Amino acid sequence: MDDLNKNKKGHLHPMTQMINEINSIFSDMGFEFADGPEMESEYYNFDALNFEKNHPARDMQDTFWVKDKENTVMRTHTSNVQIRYMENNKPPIRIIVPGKVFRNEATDATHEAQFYQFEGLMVDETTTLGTLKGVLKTFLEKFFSKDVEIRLRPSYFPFVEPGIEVDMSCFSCEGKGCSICKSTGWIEVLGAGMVHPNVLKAGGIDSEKYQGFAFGVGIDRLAMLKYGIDDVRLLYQGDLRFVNQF
Ligand code: 2NM
Repeated sequence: MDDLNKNKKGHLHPMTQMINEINSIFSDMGFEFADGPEMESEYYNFDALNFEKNHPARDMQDTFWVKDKENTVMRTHTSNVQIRYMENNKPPIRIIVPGKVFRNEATDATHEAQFYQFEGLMVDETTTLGTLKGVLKTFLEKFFSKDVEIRLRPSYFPFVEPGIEVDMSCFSCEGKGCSICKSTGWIEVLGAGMVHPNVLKAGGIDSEKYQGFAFGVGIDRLAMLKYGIDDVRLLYQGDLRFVNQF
């Protein structure tokens, strides 16, 4: 054995470390881990999530349709798991769903065809956007080891109403302006919203009695922000010169 590798035991990949850390932070807030299939029916990936039949996300250009299998896709988000979970569990619900997702698009420094996302879902009788704001602020402060402010902007996603985009105050310059926040003081971190009544219904939940929030975050993007990684592809190449820095 050569001297350099002596006593080296190996370690978890940075992506795995990150997923473990995310699970642990949400577990402290009462969220349970859930998972489900990566190859999914069109129903659980799109229909049950209130995507219209002719929604552009269903196009071959955006979604990997599985060859020789009818109505089957590689999931484009982990929301299929939320529907399956709602079908099998009654509120109150608090789950966190990290996992691999797939998009049929060209790859570059900020896009991969396969990447990691985590989504969260909370449903009970009194869950509001205020609850969401508190949960996300707590998560981001623990994840970046820093006090942060949160800003919500209106947005659109088929599975929520209203939909919002969440910005956090820049953890690097604290609002003074730097290259990470492009001198705006704010960083766009995730999408979220109040779960659409049609989605609750698809999960077998009474939308008159219950309400909830959901959100989705790219884990790759969080990793790049936290560690200053400038090319997402580094996370998937298994190059030890990269991996051993974590
Ligand atoms: C996002 C943005 C907004 C989302 C919705 C759901 C479900 F299944 F509960 F309806 N899960 N995740 C969601 C909402 C995801 O990602 C940018």
